Amino acid sequence: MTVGRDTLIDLWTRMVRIRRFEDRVATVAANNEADGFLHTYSGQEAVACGVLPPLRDEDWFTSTYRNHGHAIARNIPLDGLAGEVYGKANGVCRGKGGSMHVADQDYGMIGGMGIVAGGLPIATGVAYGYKYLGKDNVSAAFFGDGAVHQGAWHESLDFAALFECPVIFVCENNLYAESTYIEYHLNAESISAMAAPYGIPAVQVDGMDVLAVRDAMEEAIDRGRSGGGPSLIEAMTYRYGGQYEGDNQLYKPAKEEAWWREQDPLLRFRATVEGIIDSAELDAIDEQAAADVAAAFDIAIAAPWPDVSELTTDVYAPIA
Ligand SMILES: Cc1ncc(C[n+]2csc(CCOP(=O)(O)OP(=O)(O)O)c2C)c(N)n1
Ligand SMILES: [Mg+2]
Repeated sequence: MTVGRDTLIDLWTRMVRIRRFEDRVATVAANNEADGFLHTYSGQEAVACGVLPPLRDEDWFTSTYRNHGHAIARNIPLDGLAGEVYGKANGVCRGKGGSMHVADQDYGMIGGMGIVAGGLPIATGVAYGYKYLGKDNVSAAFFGDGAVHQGAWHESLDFAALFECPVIFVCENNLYAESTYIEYHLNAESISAMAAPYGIPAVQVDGMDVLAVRDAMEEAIDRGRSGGGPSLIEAMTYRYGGQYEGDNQLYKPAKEEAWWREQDPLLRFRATVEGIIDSAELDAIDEQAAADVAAAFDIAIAAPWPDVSELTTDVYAPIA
């Protein structure tokens, strides 16, 4: 294995922090504790944790409304994220983003997007900027399988390829766009195949295997930094929750769900590191993650609501 023990521990830590955070979000939703829709990331942890750690802190990325996992994989503090789930003043956007629009420029996360495919043009523009300024940074854009039907998706790939922008398009193909199964919404043989007409190198990877995602990401990063332009990664994954918390998920066949539960990225990781990391050590990290999540939610619950005087703060750019 080319990845060292410390990196493996780090990847596990990020993945279990996501899972435990989303376990708690599911409870928050079930108890109707927060306003608005909550979209959990459980099942997709290996994608965020394969994609984000190999980036540099200064490499910016865009996200979707299913963005808690991306924020946690980027080490955005859990209390600030929990605050955003409730819309509290301690949130990373001071409560104005909400669960769907988590953004923290200090962490290079330039936003979760409620608009499907909304992040691709932005990440492409960022990459164009890096190239224009002669920087060797890369940007990344997460999107779901449902995003490929948006014009903005095609415009972004076309522009990025034409101008050789160092952007990495990361598809989290979880087989569903809301309740619509991929075979009902996609005619192409795969999403990675859709990059070919634009001349963009693309791979389809096992999105339940964090190391497979990481390998694909490292290759894409090398391409972007060395002037090779954009790349696309299609990570095959599955969301264990609904489109949103409270979705009854009647559209998911039980057998399909059971198969993907066997591919749980946490279980797959445990199998991969067997003999390298003791399972008691992994359990202890998981328990610590649950404790950290509980403490973060305590902080968020105790935090005040944003003051009305802040209504327009950080909403409009100041005019110089
Ligand atoms: C432009 C736009 N059209 C429609 C919607 C409504 N909508 C919200 S989520 C969703 C499905 C997206 O599925 P996918 O991209 O696969 O992401 P996933 O939820 O599976 O992560 C749709 C159509 C939207 N948010 N934005
Ligand atoms: Mg989807």
